[in-house]
Amino acid sequence: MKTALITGVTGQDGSYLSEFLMGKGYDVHGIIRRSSVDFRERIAHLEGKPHFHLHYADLGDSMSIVKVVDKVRPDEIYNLAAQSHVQVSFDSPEFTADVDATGVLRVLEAVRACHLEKTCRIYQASTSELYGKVEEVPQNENTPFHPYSPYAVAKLYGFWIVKEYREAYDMFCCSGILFNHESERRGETFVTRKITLAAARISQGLQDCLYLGNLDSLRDWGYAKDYVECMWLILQNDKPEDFVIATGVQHSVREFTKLAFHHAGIELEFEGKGIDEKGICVKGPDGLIGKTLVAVSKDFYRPTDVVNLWGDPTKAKAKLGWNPARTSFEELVKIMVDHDMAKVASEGAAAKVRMNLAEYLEKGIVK
Ligand code: NAP
Ligand code: G4F
Repeated sequence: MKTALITGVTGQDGSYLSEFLMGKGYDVHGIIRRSSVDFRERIAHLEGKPHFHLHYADLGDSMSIVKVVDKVRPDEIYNLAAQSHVQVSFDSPEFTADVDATGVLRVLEAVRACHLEKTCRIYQASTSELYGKVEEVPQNENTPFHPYSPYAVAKLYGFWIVKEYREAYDMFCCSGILFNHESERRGETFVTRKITLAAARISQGLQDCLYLGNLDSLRDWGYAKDYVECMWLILQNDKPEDFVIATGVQHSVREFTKLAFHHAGIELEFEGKGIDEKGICVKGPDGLIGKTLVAVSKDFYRPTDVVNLWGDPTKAKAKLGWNPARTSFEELVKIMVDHDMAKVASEGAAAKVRMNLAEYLEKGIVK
């Protein structure tokens, strides 16, 4: 039986990857941070299962990582832990650098300190944010990087240190350059989940209006459940290589919004430009017709924004046999809205409290 160690196991990808690897017969070990609340929503259904184990460690604390790596002695490490929110990286650039840049180095050094560099394969969660202020479209493994946020700059260090250890120490370590991937487990302050939750709340009378930032921003959105398979495939390859993982299809934040509201039973028409743009209800429940349900707020603009991400997954298709078209954009939006319609219906008024908190967090009002 193979043993895998996952950092970031409580996150969106960590939870799906745990399920995927357990389905493949792996013994799965996850790293969790000490926190004042002991509720881990995304992995609650896995806790207590015979091949799922949790260990306390923190990517900011080298010794804690060395101890876990030495105890578990994994065949594969998936380094998914990160401060993963781009906007937050402008507010907490030093913390982001410590976890997303130096944290990667700590994982690599832990493997060397435990003398596992010849047996343990390492996957690094890299990102399309490295292309940042894009220099070509679509982006592939040869496209120049131009990071455009503190998050992306930190992740660029992670990418290069993985490459360096591969060449300097002949380690099997690789980066998956993953484009945005979403799901019903996505954090509530990322734009897709913010939209699907708002569409559900507005249609159920629990929210008046959704405030967003740049509606023109373009993303290549895939389904997280499909993407975790690629992380595993990258480590099963004959040689260590980096791969772009994307759908090859691009949509704007505005398109995502229109489709999400459509699935919630509301048709929107957008009018105006920039900060004055509004999404108005033209069809839907009686009380909503003619109302502005989506508006733009400067609070959600970024000092520098990445606006044109579009991935080319040709290499992953050819070398890993990965099918990027498993879940379409339309299906993804529907999965998320259906989930959030049911969630909001069951949470009722509590959903409104969560909405306010998520909005305050994103605006930086609650630190
Ligand atoms: P996520 O839901 O935000 O999960 C992040 C995970 O990292 C959580 O488990 C979090 O633990 C953990 N973490 C944060 N700081 C830590 C620290 N100091 N020590 C240990 N653990 C720490 O992110 P995701 O969407 O699953 O993404 C997974 C990885 O892929 C991240 O590295 C992200 O940057 C990268 N990525 C994501 C996407 C995407 O579209 N989702 C695309 C490209 C790359 P807590 O639960 O304790 O906070
Ligand atoms: O959903 P987002 O916050 O995701 P972003 O910045 O693309 O980052 C995510 O994907 C990266 C892969 O490319 C990962 F590396 C990273 O960890 C994370 O998972 O924002 C998407 C776009 C941005 O252009 C943003 O400016 O949506 C725009 N946007 C417009 N209004 C908004 C909002 N983003 C957020 N979060 N909230 C808004 O109200």
